[in-house]
Amino acid sequence: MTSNQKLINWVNEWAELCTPEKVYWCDGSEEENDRLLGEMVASGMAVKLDEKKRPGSYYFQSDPSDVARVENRTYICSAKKEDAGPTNNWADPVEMKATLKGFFKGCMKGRTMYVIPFSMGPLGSDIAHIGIELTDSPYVVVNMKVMTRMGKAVLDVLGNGEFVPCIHSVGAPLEPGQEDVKWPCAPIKDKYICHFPDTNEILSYGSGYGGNALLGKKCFALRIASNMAKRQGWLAEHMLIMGITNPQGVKKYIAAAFPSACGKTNLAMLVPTIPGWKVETVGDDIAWMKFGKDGQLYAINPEAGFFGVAPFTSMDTNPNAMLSAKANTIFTNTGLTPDGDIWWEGIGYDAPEGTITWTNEVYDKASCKPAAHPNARFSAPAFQCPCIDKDWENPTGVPIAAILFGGRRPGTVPLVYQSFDWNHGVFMGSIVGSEVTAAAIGLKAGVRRDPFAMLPFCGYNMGDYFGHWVNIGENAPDKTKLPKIFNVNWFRKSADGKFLWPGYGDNIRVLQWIFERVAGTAKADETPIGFVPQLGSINTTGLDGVEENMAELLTVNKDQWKDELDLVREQYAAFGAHLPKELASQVTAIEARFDK
Ligand code: TSX
Ligand code: MN
Repeated sequence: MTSNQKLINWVNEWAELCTPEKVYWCDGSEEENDRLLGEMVASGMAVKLDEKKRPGSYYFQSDPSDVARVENRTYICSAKKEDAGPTNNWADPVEMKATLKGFFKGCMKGRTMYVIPFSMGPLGSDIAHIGIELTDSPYVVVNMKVMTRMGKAVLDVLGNGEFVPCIHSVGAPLEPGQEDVKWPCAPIKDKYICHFPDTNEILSYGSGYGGNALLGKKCFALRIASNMAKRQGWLAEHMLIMGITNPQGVKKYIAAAFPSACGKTNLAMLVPTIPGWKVETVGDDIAWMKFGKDGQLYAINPEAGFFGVAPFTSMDTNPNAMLSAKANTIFTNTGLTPDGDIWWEGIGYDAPEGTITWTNEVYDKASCKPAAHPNARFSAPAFQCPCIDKDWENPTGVPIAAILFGGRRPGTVPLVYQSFDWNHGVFMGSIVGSEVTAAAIGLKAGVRRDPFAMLPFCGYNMGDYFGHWVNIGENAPDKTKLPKIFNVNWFRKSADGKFLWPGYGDNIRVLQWIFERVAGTAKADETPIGFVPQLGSINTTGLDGVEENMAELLTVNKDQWKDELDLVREQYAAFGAHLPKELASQVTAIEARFDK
């Protein structure tokens, strides 16, 4: 299938170490996909869902110990510890390789080693990159088929070119005659998700779940790609990409970063409540951005599917996600209904009698045990999304007019505000965070910072990453064409704890203001923290009981911001000499504007 000798040698080397029963090169065909899914149904790992209710779709339950990304088992193995920075686990690359070689030795015994050629980004795009994942998990193969462009066509594009080597094992060798389990994996202490940024390698051992195992996504498209992007002068970001068209037919694209639990996928697929406005989706999770020949910043979605959190996704909160997952979708750790469909908390209707939970018990509403694990997922092909953008696979990408940051902030942060310039926008990205309650075990209540929503995904020193963002602005081919930068906060609350903003489809009203700021028409007040909408400049037509909240939603309170800036200073202290002076000076500049 390939004459790439480097690739062939590499596969042989790892096959020799892992000693699988056989090596299988994935061609990415439908027959191959059907065959693997059929084998998994036969072995009891998968359940085929009802062909009428959920055509071409399958259901999986993971091991109860293997339900999410394992950040404390995730390592950046750069030569220098300082290059991993204060926000990552670091391990010496030579020592970690030796440790991992021990784990990988014989780890695929009794299993098949699948070779998965995949492209992150449209095949042949200048912005795209190719990876090869070796895995002993057929579940990973069928998920990679949804989430990436995968198979023989990728090898054709690769030719004798470079690829990012990704090695994955569930870490559960089978002795002769040993029966397999439904979801093989290793105990948590033996799980390792390791990145070698100096050589662009990924080694993942012991987990079969999501970002631990589908190595194209968080490991490659964010942690390794952020390193490549820094070296090569582009951006690999944890951002959705969406197109917004106004009633006059003018279209602009935006990219947006949010920490978890802010409804990023919901925003990417938003159904506008103002007549005449249209939202279309390019991607819901990751953006790779490069300057085009015209000096504008262009973004591609490196993925080909949505790996969405299932619970609380419904026809009310996100109809486009629900419709994306109508067919040809893989469900993991949701509930399973007796008529062969899936169910989860917040799906919008009651669980049918006899629904099975993700732990394979009969669901009992009174037991307080949910049917779906809170991190239950659907893997749905992007092309099935009713609002997918016509240019979502355009190899050139889409031009980005605005970049949004946001978080869950019940206080202090207005509904929306715009940065004065690029570096002030970088500052806004660097202080992103969500307020958490003390219930989040082991941590004190307050703002949990998640700069650029990249805390678990930046593959190098976060301080240097801030510097890279500063450099992107500094070295832009045409500074007047840089995206405008905004911060949004759908989650501001009144003193009595009620959400002041309706959110969801009404967020188009905030997007309209952003759209019109970019166009140069919307009115703003200059405040010490940035440009805030003038009262009356956010379209609230048709909204009940929101107009009287607008003043509070747009308030910038000096005392609250002084406290905020004290917290930012604390946060910044962790970066030491790696903190760019351009960001340190933002703190003093904002304070000076308050004191003027
Ligand atoms: O996804 C959300 N978005 C973005 C939508 C495009 N959520 C869910 C967050 C958890 C994933 C939201 N929750 C949003 C929001 O904009 N806003 C809120 C808060 C909220 C919740 C309920 C109401 C209002 C706001 N209910 C009523 O106003 C009736
Ligand atoms: Mn994400």
